[in-house]
Amino acid sequence: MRKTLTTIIALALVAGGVAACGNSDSGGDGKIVLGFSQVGAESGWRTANTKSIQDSAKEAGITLKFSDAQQKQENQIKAIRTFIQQKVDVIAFSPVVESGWDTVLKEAKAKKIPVILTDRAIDSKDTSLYKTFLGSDFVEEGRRSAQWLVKATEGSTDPVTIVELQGTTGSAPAIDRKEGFAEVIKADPKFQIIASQTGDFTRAKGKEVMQAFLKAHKDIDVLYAHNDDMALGAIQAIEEAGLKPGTDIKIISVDGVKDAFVAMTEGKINVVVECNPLLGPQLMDIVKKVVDGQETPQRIVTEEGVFTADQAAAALPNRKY
Ligand code: GYE
Repeated sequence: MRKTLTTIIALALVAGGVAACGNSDSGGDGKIVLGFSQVGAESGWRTANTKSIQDSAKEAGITLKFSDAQQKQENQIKAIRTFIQQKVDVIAFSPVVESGWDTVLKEAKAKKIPVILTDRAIDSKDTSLYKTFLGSDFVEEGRRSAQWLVKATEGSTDPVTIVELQGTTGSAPAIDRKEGFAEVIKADPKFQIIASQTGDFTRAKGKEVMQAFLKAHKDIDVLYAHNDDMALGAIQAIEEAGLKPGTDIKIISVDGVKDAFVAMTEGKINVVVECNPLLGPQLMDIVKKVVDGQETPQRIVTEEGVFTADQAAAALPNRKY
């Protein structure tokens, strides 16, 4: 089973145990203090991710200082600086974009505060600026999205016109999901991406950009949305244009939030490539290990699946986010 690897890593981390924290003046009660800078509240995925982190910190007895950056890098940099001033034991963050982190991470390193990346990666060459990166393989999610399309159109040489709703510009999931998808479809010239724009991972933007796509192009066969919220927004635009989402325009989405499963049971989304937001328990295990001075792998990948519309009704009751 694909879950095995994650389970083994998780168990190995749990085995790490907890030690007294280095910067005990930050909490005052002997508990580990974790400063966490979240991207924002842009999507259902993010809401589930935030809840997972808050719940598992509580469960692990870790004091969480939580900061919401509202999708702005400058807010994340400010939050990280505040955490450094507060002398938290560990800083974790989900970087809104990939670049521009070296300066602030060097400041954390100078103060000997370990940093953990969760969910999204950074493009820094200096990997000593963070202990580990816990998150999904977004390139693979892009490949899986395209592999479904390759299969669904197998045996036909008809052109397939695709519009793409990209995630936040400069973010790891937008860059990687685009790359993985492009890598797979380039094998067959029948696949044509006729429009590609950011919808910033939100429903409102997804709807707005899809409206523009529909105005500019009469011949859209497929929508590839980098997340469910944009797909759900786009569905509204498609319906308002008098078309049937899932039928007139096939829809491929990423994440696997409950609302997307509901849309799949209604035939409005054709396939969802899973991206697991429930990173909290693994993150807390890593935090404990790092505080304990134990080694952590540089990269911890979460395990995920792919769900097609015909599997949605059976899977829906078991969805945890
Ligand atoms: O897919 C999207 C969210 O970074 C994996 O961010 C995350 C992405 C997720 O806004 O819904």
